[in-house]
Amino acid sequence: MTIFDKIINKEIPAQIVFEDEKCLAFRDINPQAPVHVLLIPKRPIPTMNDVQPSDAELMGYLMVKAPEIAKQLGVAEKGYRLVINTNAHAGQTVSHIHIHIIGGRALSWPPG
Ligand code: DGP
Repeated sequence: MTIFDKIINKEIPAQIVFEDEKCLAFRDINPQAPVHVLLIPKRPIPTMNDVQPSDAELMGYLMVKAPEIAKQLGVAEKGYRLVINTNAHAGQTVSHIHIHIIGGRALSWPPG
């Protein structure tokens, strides 16, 4: 159980930008850009290392939804970044897979 389960269950508030039966997208509490949304599966997979072949349909679904949400948020044309941090070296702080959708300004590359 993580804080994201509480957001899914509406036990704590979040600024939700998209929701359906499989996933939820809400604004990051600590935005790194004008648009910073987290897209999560409602099924709580802890990290990318835990993804199984049986999760392929769900993971593909998220990859279809991410650009739809980017379009909805108005960042698709100029561009945005999708990030999935995994474990300590990447700075993952919540053990429930989340895709960061970041845009609304030019982003530097490579990451630090
Ligand atoms: P990561 O470092 O990839 O594990 O990103 C976790 C993100 O989750 C981080 O950018 C901040 C965000 N976050 C943590 N707790 C909350 C919360 O309670 N509400 C919202 N909206 N975002 C949260």
